[in-house]
Parts: sequence; structure tokens; C-alpha cells
Amino acid sequence: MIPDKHPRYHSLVTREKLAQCARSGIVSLEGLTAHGRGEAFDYLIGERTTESAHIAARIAAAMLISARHPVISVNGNTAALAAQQIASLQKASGAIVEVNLFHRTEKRVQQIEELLRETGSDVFSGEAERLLPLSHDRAWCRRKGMYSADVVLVPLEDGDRCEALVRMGKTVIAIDLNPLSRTARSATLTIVDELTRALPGITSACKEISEPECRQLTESVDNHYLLSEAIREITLRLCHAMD
Ligand code: PTJ
Repeated sequence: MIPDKHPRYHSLVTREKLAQCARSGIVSLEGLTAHGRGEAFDYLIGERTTESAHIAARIAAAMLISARHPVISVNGNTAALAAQQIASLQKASGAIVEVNLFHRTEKRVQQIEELLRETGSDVFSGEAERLLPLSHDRAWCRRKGMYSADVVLVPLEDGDRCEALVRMGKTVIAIDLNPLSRTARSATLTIVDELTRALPGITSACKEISEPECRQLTESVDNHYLLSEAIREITLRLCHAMD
């Protein structure tokens, strides 16, 4: 039982949720360590949405709503932390929701698809094939889903698949708290923010953005600048902490 007055209440409840989902098999054990790395970077950015992340979320919304065939890729951590927020983003953006796993078993795919359906997503399932140019199991996806996508949103991604998707000519939007990761650097656009803060930001922007703003945002993507801003914001925070 976590006392609700605990200063780290939210963080402890989140850890508890992930631990439960690891016990049931939705989250991989490796996913728990990935979360720990994310928490460390969230500390560094001050556990808030920075100005550069806010801009990136608006650009992400513009990319999704102007896409021909947008896909939201969901793994175990994303489903455990943000299943309802994925459903809301799907409604606002019209994107396909498809499960893609690093530690892939048929059982985990089905469990995650079930959780997503229960929380309101319309999940794109059916027969997966080994279609992405990768040696690990993230290569498995659906021909009419991720394989045909022009824009793919990849929360908590690993660098290999991000690079492979970019090489295939896709626009890749990453959500990653680590601005130094290979994923963050190779994506077309990276939102350096915590998943459960970033997703509602993209969803609201999908509902607000006008057509002219959408065109202007998609023409002005500068991932290098946004990552440098995220690093600058972390550095400023560290400098203030030393004062
Ligand atoms: O469910 P599976 O089998 O597909 O496995 C998923 C994991 C997360 C284990 C897999 O994708 C993985 O190994 O990811 P990485 O390579 O550890 O990368 C995860 C990245 O996400 C790291 O850079 C973390 O800093 C970041 N991260 C972790 N938690 C969050 C996060 N970014 C945003 N929000 C979070 N909550």
C-alpha cells in the first residue's frame, strides 16, 4: 500500500503498475530497467513538459493528421502506462494502432492487444510477417499496417528499428526521455518527454491545429535543434541545482 501523501506517490504508483504488468506478462522484465532509465532522465528534465517538447508534440500532431497511413506502434511499457491515452490519440488522429514487440511472444502480443481493446483502441491485428530489415523480432509487423505506413509513432523505441524505419523512407516520431539515445537522434522527430505527458499533448494538438498551421509545422521540422534545446534545458537545470 503506497501512502498518498508520499512525496514520490505518482512515481511509486507507476512502478507498482509496471511491476504488476510484468508479473502478468504484458511488460517484459527488460521493460522495467528501461523504465528506470526513463525515470532518471525525467528527473533531469524536471518531470515536466519542456518548451521544446511542447513544440515537438505539436509538430507530431501535424505529421499524424496530415499522414496518408499513420501508425502508432505499441510495446509492453506503452500499453501498461498509457493504454487509454493511446485510444484517445487514435480517435483524434485516425491512426492505426499496431503492437510491435522487442521481446516477442504470441502470448504477449495477444495480451497487449486485449488490454488495448478493453481500453478503447481499435487494434490492427491479423497475420504478422517478418517484413522489417532487422535481425530481431521487431521485424515482425503487418503488411497493411506498419509496413505500409508513411508516418509511425514509436514510443520507447530501440535504435535499430527506428533507423530501419527511417531507411525505409518513413517519417518516424519517437517519444524518448533520453535526448542522447540512438532512437532520439535517428528519428525524424523526437519528443523528449515522459510518455504519459507527451501523448495527451499530441492528442490535444490534433484537435486544435488548423490546416495552415499543420502545413507550416510539417515544413519546419528540425530534430537536431529540438534535441539541442532539450539538452540545453537539462544543462540549465543542473546549473541551477548547483547554485
Ligand atoms: O515490450 P517490448 O518487448 O517491446 O520491450 C520494450 C522495451 C522498452 C524493453 C524496449 O523497447 C527497449 O529495450 O527499449 P530501450 O532500448 O531500453 O529504450 C527505451 C527508451 O525509452 C530509453 O531511452 C528510456 O530513457 C526511454 N523511456 C523509458 N521510459 C519512458 C521513456 N521515454 C518516455 N517515457 C517513458 N515513460
